[in-house]
Amino acid sequence: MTTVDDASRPSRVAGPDEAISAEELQLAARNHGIPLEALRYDVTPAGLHYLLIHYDIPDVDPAAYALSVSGALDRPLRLDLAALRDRPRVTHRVTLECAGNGRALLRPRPVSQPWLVEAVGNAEWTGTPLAPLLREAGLSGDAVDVVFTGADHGVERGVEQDYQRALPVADALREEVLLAYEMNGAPLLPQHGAPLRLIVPGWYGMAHVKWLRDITVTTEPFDGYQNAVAYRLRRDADDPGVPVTRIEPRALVRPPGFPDFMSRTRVLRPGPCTLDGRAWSGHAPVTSVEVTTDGGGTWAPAVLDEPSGGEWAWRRWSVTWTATPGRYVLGARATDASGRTQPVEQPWNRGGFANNLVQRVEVVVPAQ
Ligand SMILES: Nc1nc2c(c(=O)[nH]1)N[C@H]1C(S)=C(S)[C@@H](COP(=O)(O)O)O[C@H]1N2
Ligand SMILES: [Mo]
Repeated sequence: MTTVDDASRPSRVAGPDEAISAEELQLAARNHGIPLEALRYDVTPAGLHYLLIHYDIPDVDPAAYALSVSGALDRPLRLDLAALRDRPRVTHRVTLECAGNGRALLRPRPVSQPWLVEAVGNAEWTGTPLAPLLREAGLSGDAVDVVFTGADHGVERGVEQDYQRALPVADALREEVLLAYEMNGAPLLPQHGAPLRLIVPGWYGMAHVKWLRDITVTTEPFDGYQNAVAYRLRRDADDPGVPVTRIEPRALVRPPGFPDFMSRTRVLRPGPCTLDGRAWSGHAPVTSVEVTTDGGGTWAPAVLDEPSGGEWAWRRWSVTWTATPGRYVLGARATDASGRTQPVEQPWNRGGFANNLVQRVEVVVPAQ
């Protein structure tokens, strides 16, 4: 186990035949994914939304809570929950995805939270927009970064820290960025950041700081651990890499039929059926989804439903298929308006981030 004095422990890539360890299992048991059948819901019920918590869920007393806003601005603020709730109120439906989604499918496997494809959810977040608050506080013209600090504390590769992430000031001022106090119309649950979290539509999960207690505007680039060390796309340990930011396009299949208990291979009766799922991208709206039943050999276009819930929410897609006896590997591929799509080769990087390789859903259609 990592200890505070074990300061040099690097992130690790598993050996060629190295199985998932008890440490990875321990993380996976704490940080659950969405059960893929829950792709049926437009809005993911709170308890079925994925979870990622680096340290412990902190004990924050909502009655004593106040958000501090300070740094490079004229009028530092302290806002309790009542003051935050008195401000303009907005709801956005937002697809949240962990940057590590797909990590455990990479070869070789970067050792960390071992997600397959299930680190995603699409919830309604209600709160107050951040930009007007920063402007009212007299944001300085030479502001560079806005640093968001959570109330949770831990140690990561030997570095003791509060969970902290910065956004460049231009990104923090985008009108869709929210200080959210409700999820799906109810106060935030402890595991999702109660009483207040940041929501940065379009960005991978690490930017959406939970248990938010402090906002500090800086005039120098922030070089904290989660920005400068952790969430970077690197080829190798010496590569400074580039920051992980927006969500790459992805489509997932809602698993058809019923599962085998151990393998979760799907069993589907022969005959006509509808295959469907969800597609999203944090760069630009999804413009098309294609579906394969032969593991990527051939592709057929899917029908995209009208967007439901605004530009930051996933979209349903569907296609009709006549299942005949045999074995199949289903998958779907999303393309967005920026031209980004899902690769056929794994996009490997040392941290195992942004792996949007097409999903493989094994299906058996038995003879009647
Ligand atoms: N304070 C704090 N915020 C955090 C985290 C954390 O560990 N601490 N995890 C981040 C990561 S990596 C992800 S993917 C999302 C997950 O949000 P959710 O658990 O509500 O789905 O929260 C982000 N915000
Ligand atoms: Mo994450």
